Amino acid sequence: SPQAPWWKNASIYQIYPASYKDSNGDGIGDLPGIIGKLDYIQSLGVDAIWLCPMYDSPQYDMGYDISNYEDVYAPYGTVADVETLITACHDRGMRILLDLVINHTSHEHAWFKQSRTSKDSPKRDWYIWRPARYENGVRRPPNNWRSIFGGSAWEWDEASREYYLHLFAVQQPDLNWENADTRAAVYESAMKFWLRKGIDGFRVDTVNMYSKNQSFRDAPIIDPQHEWQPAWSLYCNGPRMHEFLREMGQILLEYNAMTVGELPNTPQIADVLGYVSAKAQQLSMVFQFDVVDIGQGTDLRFNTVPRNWTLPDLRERIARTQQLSDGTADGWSTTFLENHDQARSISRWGSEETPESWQRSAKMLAMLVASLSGTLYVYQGQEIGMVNAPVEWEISEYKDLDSINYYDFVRTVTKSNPVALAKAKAALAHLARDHARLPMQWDATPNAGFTSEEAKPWMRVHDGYAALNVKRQTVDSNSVLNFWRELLRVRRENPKLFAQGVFSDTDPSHESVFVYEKGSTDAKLVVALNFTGKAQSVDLASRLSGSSYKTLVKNCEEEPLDSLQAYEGRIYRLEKQ
Ligand code: TEU
Ligand code: CA
Repeated sequence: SPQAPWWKNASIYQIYPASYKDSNGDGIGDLPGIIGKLDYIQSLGVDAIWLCPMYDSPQYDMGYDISNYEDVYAPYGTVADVETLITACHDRGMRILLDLVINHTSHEHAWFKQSRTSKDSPKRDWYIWRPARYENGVRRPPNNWRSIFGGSAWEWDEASREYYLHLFAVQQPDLNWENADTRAAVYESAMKFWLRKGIDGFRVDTVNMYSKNQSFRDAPIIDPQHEWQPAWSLYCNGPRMHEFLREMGQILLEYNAMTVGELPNTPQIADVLGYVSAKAQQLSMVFQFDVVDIGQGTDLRFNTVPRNWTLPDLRERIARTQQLSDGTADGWSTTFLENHDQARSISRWGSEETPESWQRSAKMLAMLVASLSGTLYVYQGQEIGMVNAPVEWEISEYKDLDSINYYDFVRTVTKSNPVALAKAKAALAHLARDHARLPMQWDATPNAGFTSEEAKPWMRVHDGYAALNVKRQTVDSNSVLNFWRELLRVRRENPKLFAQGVFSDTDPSHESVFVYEKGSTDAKLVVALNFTGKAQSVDLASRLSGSSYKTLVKNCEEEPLDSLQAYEGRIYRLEKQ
């Protein structure tokens, strides 16, 4: 049988270049900074890194708006720096993935600049242009689709007198994948240019949005209070999606590159399998959003309140997504709780109340995500238990256009109603993407060692860095950092149980303690996690009796089989009789 691919049992560390490590004191993280931290990254025990976009970009959306696929954003470094990084990873036996952002480009990409010159431009059809529709003589966008960052998904171009589609920001026009020349140019420029340099694969941004429903009809009205409607059903998982990915798959195969596709709005397992089944040969795995979407508004993402979730809801989402990688389906997926678009997991599902509850819950959540099946992704700072920005921070500290647009939207529609604005701020303090983008906390020196002491970091450093940083946790054998190292080692040593075990939730309706099993042919794991800040009684004795077992990982000293302390977690390994 062919050798199992390297990525199945792998742990992958995600790096956000702007916020990792600044090497030259301009307040912006950069490639030399990352290269200088590779020994640290290797010491975690990860197999690969995924680097968020480092391409040339005007940075309206932190590099997800690319103006040149074949160049690097100057403050991050040069193409030569990326080559150095690739070699340095490979020298350490690690692999490297780049971000592939090809649903849209920046409005400053040469293709779009040409496309917008006139209706007759040879590149006109590389983007999605449509005439206005007029209602009572008033110019209106072609349909009612809402942009993912708010407002209409269409922008009027006065010079060429048509609207272009942008599912994300105005500065991120969508490419027209219906055009074969466009696709060929994307493959050449965005993919092959970097594959030839020896990268090992891609994280594929918004992988299910390239094929839009070509009717461009109005989306059904699901949010009657607002003008523009969420239109997922008309631009996600469209009719030619699989055809496009099969085409792309040929190139990936040629370079033996793996892919992890970002797959929002796809709750049906059968639909997910269309992308990741071994038969389909399209993507190696995907990021499903079921778990991280918990507690978010259905109409407006931030239209929600903190702690708007229950444990039964969370475990149902986990059970649903675990099916993909636990051997019961012909497919593969991922396990993750954080990335650059998500608030910090401890602030969402754990506790920051006291140093003890913070540390305990950081380890408990680490046990959760690392014991699940699928390829494991760890986001920078997660390994030291970084948390959301303090709730007291002013709105002006938030830099993400998604947060800013949302707050401005609330301000406009409520005419600055103070109650509504306070609610919007609380929602952002809980869920904004900014929380993942605070500078990495390396040590207790001013600016947390992220940049030089005199510099002004592009985003404010968390006030708690003196207590919560890499240096301090390195020398503390009980730290979250050293716990992660141990956990990743145990996961690597037990691939059949951790990365590939068959998940079963034995008590799906339990509100406070999450106990589940991960099975294989000769052994199983019993994982017990207390999601509350109080001691809870459990019956572990009956689950462990009759087999020989040992504790693989735990976050408390004592191990009574009838109770768990606040945020306690344990992972047992049981041999089959
Ligand atoms: O995200 C796409 C996506 O669908 C969401 O995760 C989105 O960021 C979120 O719902 C917005 O509220 C990807 C990138 O991960 C993200 O950083 C980019 O902003 C986006 O694509 C556009 O390229
Ligand atoms: Ca820098």
